[in-house]
Amino acid sequence: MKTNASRGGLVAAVHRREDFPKDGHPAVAVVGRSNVGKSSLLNRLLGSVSARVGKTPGKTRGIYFYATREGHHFADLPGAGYARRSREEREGWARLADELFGSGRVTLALRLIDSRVTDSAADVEIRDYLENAGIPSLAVATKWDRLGSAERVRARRAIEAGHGAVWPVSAKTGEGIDELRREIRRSISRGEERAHG
Ligand SMILES: Nc1nc2c(ncn2[C@@H]2O[C@H](COP(=O)(O)OP(=O)(O)OP(=O)(O)O)[C@@H](O)[C@H]2O)c(=O)[nH]1
Ligand SMILES: [Mg+2]
Repeated sequence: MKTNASRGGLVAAVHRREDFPKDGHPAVAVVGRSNVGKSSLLNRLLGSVSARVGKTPGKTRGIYFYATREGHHFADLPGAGYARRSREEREGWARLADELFGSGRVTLALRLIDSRVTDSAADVEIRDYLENAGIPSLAVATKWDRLGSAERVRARRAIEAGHGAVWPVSAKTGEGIDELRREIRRSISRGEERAHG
């Protein structure tokens, strides 16, 4: 398989389980409902325009792995449970996600929550799914630039009630990105400490 270890480089586009990268790098998975801003956030975190972003939901198809300078990969996933896909496609996606989260390669997941939709049952399902799979995760509130200051207070409280500590970010303005990056680094090293005793 062709690899590209430079910053933001696409390492693998996975449509079948045979396509998963075999290089053993730990991965940080970006998950959430369709259109929540996964690919946009990823581009910000990578510091490059690598992942495809779309106005219409369902832009990302398959799981895309990107390399970082820190030695881990980011995995960009399609929107979880995207309803307008065919049943086979959704089942294929669920199988691929099970494969990814069952592989032991994902050391951390970012659970993206739209800051204007703070009571989504799908977001709770994703939280429970990752918990059951034993994957540590961080709740990230997206599109924070769209909220005024009073709305921010309300949104933060509402998300924290269902999801615990939350990192608000804007892929548009860059707000919150450095803080999230630091927390990702902390979470990865905590995970490594656990793994090595
Ligand atoms: N204002 C604002 N818009 C955003 C932000 N992040 C993403 N968007 C917009 O939201 C839409 C969806 O963004 P994507 O990054 O493609 O979302 P996705 O979760 O990857 O979507 P799928 O791949 O379809 O699941 C695009 O129109 C983005 O420009 C943000 O922080 N602020
Ligand atoms: Mg996407």
